[in-house]
Amino acid sequence: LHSYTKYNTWDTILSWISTIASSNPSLISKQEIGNTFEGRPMVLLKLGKSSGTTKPAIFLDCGIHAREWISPAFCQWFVKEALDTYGSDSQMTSLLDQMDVYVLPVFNIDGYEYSHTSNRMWRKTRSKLSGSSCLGTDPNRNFDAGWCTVGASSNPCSDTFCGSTPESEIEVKNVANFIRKNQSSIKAYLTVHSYSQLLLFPYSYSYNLAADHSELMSVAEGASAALTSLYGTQYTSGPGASTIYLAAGGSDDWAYDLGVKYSYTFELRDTGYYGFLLPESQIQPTCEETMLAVKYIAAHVQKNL
Ligand code: 0X9
Ligand code: ZN
Ligand code: ZN
Repeated sequence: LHSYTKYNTWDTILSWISTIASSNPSLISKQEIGNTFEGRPMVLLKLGKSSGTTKPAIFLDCGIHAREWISPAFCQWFVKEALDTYGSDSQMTSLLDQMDVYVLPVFNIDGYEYSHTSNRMWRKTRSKLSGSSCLGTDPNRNFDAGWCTVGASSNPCSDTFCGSTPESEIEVKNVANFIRKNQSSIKAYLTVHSYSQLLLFPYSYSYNLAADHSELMSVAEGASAALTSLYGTQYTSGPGASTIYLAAGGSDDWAYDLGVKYSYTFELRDTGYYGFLLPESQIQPTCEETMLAVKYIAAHVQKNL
């Protein structure tokens, strides 16, 4: 049974996707962008008032890393809030009137499922590589952005294995293909992880500052302040390399170098007390505060269309 305040399994999320997509056809639709390594459908939700023309869009994904369960919970929450507040909240109404928001509720579905059934601390995909008995690649080391140069491992048994080639993971290829295909309309790329309470932006594969560093930093600081305003949760903003660590092959750096200027990685609650095992009682407050940050970024993107 689906609940926004529980960590739902993939089967439950998949049926929720179908129910919610058919509930409000004028605001939400679903499409498959491919299958995972184990054959599960990667379903993408498109939120936005239908307009007949191609609207500028924001791409939001959750669950790149299997064990970061608060992340898919946030994507589900975002979809609920968007549908519930369209027509009453002026910002959400304006956002969905002007833009589309693509939401990928779970990126690494095979890993997410494995973290529910076999190993709660699983991080990677579940792909098999000939010549190794270890399974899985870190999807956030598998994008074609300084691939495997730093902060990633070429050992298939490592939790940060970069894969055999960039986009060797079918999940990464499916998402990258979708974003490339819709490159001209996608204005922002938001990806949700946990934990550490950070709002990161490029670069992580190098200490070089992004060309848009000042704007990315001021938007991150505004978004973090909006988040903090609800319950006082403290966030740190900055480029990945200097704020968390150097790590190449991430989706944020890849999207930015493709030309998606507003590219952000959220690291949600907490700072390590529960870590990945964040209690379900924190889903609602975490999602509510994160909504404020996402809406702050979206408002800035809209203002700069
Ligand atoms: O290491 C990661 O992939 C992210 N942290 S996590 O604890 N969720 O694994 C941070 C990603 C920051 N961005 C890049 N490294 N590109
Ligand atoms: Zn992560
Ligand atoms: Zn709410």
